[in-house]
Amino acid sequence: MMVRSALLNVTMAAARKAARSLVRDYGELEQLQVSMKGPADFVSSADIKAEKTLRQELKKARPHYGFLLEEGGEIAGDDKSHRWIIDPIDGTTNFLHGIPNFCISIALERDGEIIAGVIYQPLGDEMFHAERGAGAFLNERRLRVSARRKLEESVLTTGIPFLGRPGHEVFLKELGAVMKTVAGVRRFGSAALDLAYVAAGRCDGYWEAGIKPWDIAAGIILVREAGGYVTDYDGGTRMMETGEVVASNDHLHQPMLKLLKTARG
Ligand code: LIP
Repeated sequence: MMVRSALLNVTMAAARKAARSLVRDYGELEQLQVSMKGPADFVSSADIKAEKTLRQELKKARPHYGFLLEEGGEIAGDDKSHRWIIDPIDGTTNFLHGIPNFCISIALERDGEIIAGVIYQPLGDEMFHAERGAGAFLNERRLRVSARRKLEESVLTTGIPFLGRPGHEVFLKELGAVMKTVAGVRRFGSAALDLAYVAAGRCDGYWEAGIKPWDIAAGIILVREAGGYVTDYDGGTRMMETGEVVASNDHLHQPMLKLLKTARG
């Protein structure tokens, strides 16, 4: 039986508690897909309900920490060093359409650095978790990023801009270059799970622009604790500010950065 820190235990417990209502709501969505009102309002209530549960549970455990919430915004705590960064449903569009690839993402930031992360995919009961210096895990199993050394043998995952999102032309340039170079491209619809899959070695790399801090905060520490690299498009560490992220292993990271930079021109 794996011994986990008290911090990870309370974070996982909060994720599991919020997931109970999410899974119930997801099940009801099947009926909503055909209702006149449509499921959009229903999903936003599911989002808000899950976020409320997470905030209540984490506040009980660490009363003075602050929050950065996808729905509730920035909430300062008395303890100015710590804040939770939370996406109650990452993969919202998947959830809305009954596509079974969504998760709860919770990160803890201390003085601007992510020190712990939990990504819970409730339908598959996959609890990805990591703490700084303690490794990355899927349930009880230790995670390592893939060992692939060549892009032509690699499967990469990404996010595709859509109606109302910027960056269509530049993404098409990136995709045009990547598809000629790799063994496959996937679009799963959840940045947090994309990063978790890189940490687990399921995908060899991930890139996306226009992403929010709560989409990637937990995935950043997962990939790094699994021996991988997460940077912004310039190879720096400003992902949370720029909304641009590249994640991979030590063999592929620089080739990915170079391929994408060249494609953008
Ligand atoms: C989603 C991200 C995904 C991105 C979507 C959306 P949400 O977050 O996880 O990678 O491509 O556009 O931003 O909105 O489901 O929390």
